[in-house]
Amino acid sequence: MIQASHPKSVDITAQQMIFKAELDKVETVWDRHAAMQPQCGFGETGLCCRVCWKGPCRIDPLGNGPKVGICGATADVIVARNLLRSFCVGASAHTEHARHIAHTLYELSQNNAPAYSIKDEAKLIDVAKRLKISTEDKEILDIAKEVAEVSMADFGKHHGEFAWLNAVLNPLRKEKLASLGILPHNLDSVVVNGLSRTHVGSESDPMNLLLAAARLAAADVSVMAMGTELSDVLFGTPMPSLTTANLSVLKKDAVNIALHGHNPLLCEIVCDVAATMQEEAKKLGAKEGINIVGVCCTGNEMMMRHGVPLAANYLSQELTMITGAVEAMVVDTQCIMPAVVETASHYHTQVISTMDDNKIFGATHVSFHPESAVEGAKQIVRLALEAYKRRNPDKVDIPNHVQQAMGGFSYEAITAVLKKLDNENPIKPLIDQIAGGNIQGVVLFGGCSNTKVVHDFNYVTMSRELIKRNVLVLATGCAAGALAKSGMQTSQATLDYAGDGLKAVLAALGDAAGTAGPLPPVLNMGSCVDNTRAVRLANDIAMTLGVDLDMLPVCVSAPELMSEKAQIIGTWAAVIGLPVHIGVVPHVTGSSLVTKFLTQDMEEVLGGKFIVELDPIEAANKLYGEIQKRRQKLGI
Ligand code: CUV
Repeated sequence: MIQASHPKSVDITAQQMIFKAELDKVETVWDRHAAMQPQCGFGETGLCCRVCWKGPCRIDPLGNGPKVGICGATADVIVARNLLRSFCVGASAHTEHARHIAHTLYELSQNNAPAYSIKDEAKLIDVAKRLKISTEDKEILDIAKEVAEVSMADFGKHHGEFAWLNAVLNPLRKEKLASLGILPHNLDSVVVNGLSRTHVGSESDPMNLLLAAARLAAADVSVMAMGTELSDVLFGTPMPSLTTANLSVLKKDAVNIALHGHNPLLCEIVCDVAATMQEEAKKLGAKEGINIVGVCCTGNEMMMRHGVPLAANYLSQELTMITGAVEAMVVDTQCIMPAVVETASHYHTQVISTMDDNKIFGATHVSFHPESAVEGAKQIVRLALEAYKRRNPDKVDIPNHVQQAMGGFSYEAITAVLKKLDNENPIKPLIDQIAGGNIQGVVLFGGCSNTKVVHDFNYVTMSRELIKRNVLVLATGCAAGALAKSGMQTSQATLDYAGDGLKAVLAALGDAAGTAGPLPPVLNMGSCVDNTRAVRLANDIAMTLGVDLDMLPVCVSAPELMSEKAQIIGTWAAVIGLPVHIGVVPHVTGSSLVTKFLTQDMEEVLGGKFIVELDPIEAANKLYGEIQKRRQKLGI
């Protein structure tokens, strides 16, 4: 196994701030990880059941302890039930995200959300067509209303078409899922159904619980597509742009506002409002005005659409404040460590929560609503300006390793470049390069960062290893953040790391796109919600070839995942037919049935499966092997 250069992170700006945290005597996520060792073996294997208050029960996987819970639930049942529960939470998080966006689109169509507008009318019309809504002779706001209504109806639909499922699954995959009886009919009740099956004394057939998980995953991919596509309508479809990434993006002479979380509804407006308040910051002595930076998937959203610099992904969120230069950490929802409040207390940073159903204990709460978004954003920026007055210059130390990164590779951006090569059939040049072998295959990196893995290490190591072998890499979420911070989203990375075939393709695409050099070998597709951008591209390739996704030399890797959202994203990727690598041992090993289903049997029924491999080089080898198997099946 190859070793990382640092025990905690390979992001050099993070390394510096981990060191400063020690000097400042501020605890970080790595300290808490160390204090937690050894972690509970029952939890790690999925064998702890807390479903009812007769428990907790735990199964002894090795010794002579109990083999069933007090109710008689076996290891297989407990593990499958725990897994399904986690997936329900992950799907719920995506559902609430998409619901929020759809609802705002609706309010906008009713003139109730004055801060928002339709930023991409062409996308709205494209979405409407894919949802089978006629657009002829209709006003744009009427189309928006119908799109929002059809979307919102998907949440609770009990009969009729599941519109977003139809928009994201190709017909062959839909048929396959229908034949297995796992085609979901809506979003909300699939989650409720999943949860109800895990109640004490309910389902005790582990296989049927796993099928419920697969059905839930198919619903999840649909709701994620809704979230992304409606965000594009409201905020614009991303197009390539250059920006910078890592902690060096913070500025000594600016009021720094870090926007963290997931929901673009908030960050878009804060960006707009901050732009109008630059002078106020300068009056306070901040020569460079207000500097907005992103953290986690909010960061990805802003980087994709506006080229806003990305400061950190999940594990380095606390480190933004260790610089001593963050005035406000503004959060919405998901992946916000409760610890940010404690970190902030060592500096002058104001942590501001914004969602009434996502309050952060110890933070200042500014209730953010679409109807009054501008006022809310102004209040937030004012709190940051106030905090600037309290900044202690002696505590400020900002790393200075500015790293360029190119983001903005939406489905539309990629197809626009391909259209320059073949206007009639843009997907053909891509297929030709795959068939000819200049592109051996595609790996989509997604998922989080996790203290069980050296921060960003697996992403950097695996992507370099794959690119060298002419595999095109796509990235979302904290994977995209890691690969931005490490310089893998630059033309230089193509020159430095890509194999000859891939290098030639990226050079031709760079020419077509009009970029200064070749396109980067890692195309940043956005936040973790945006994974369906890649599905759309894969479906285009598959449909052109007349095959399903289980035939394509396309894999997914989440080598540092942790969240329940990432768990279900990995699962839907396998359910739609793709091999999915994970670099962290999932909490299922207490059940041989569940483990075998996820890593083997699933492939026979669905074409996709999980590959668990902790060594990044070995993982890259295995994914390359999967790509080669699939190339052979296709006869290329
Ligand atoms: Ni939604 S889910 S840690 S921020 S990717 Fe990052 Fe991405 Fe995982 Fe969270």
